[in-house]
Amino acid sequence: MGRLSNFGFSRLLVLAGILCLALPSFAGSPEPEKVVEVTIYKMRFDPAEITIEKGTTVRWINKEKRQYHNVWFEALGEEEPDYLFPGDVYERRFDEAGDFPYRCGPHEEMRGIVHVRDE
Ligand SMILES: [Cu+2]
Repeated sequence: MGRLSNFGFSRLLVLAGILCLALPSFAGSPEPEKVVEVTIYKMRFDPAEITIEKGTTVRWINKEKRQYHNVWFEALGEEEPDYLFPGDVYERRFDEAGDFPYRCGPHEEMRGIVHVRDE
């Protein structure tokens, strides 16, 4: 009898341990941040066209060896942002639905678009 309940207790401990590991990921922020990556490489945004849900953050990463670029939402009437040098990252969170075309300032032919869905 004693042995059996000991076994039950240790199983309980293991379960509690698992819960302790798992809980913080639920209890932390109310919603885990969704991040989508776009690579900048060989003079292209890749993928150039993405569709995301509202509230998602897009992270552009310049993976070129030497070339700088930027991510410019010119159509929104914004000023051209700073250059992204190799290894640099630009993040932007999209909280409204719509289509958001962008381009690279120094290279007008480099273009991309972010489609933001309502949910
Ligand atoms: Cu560029």
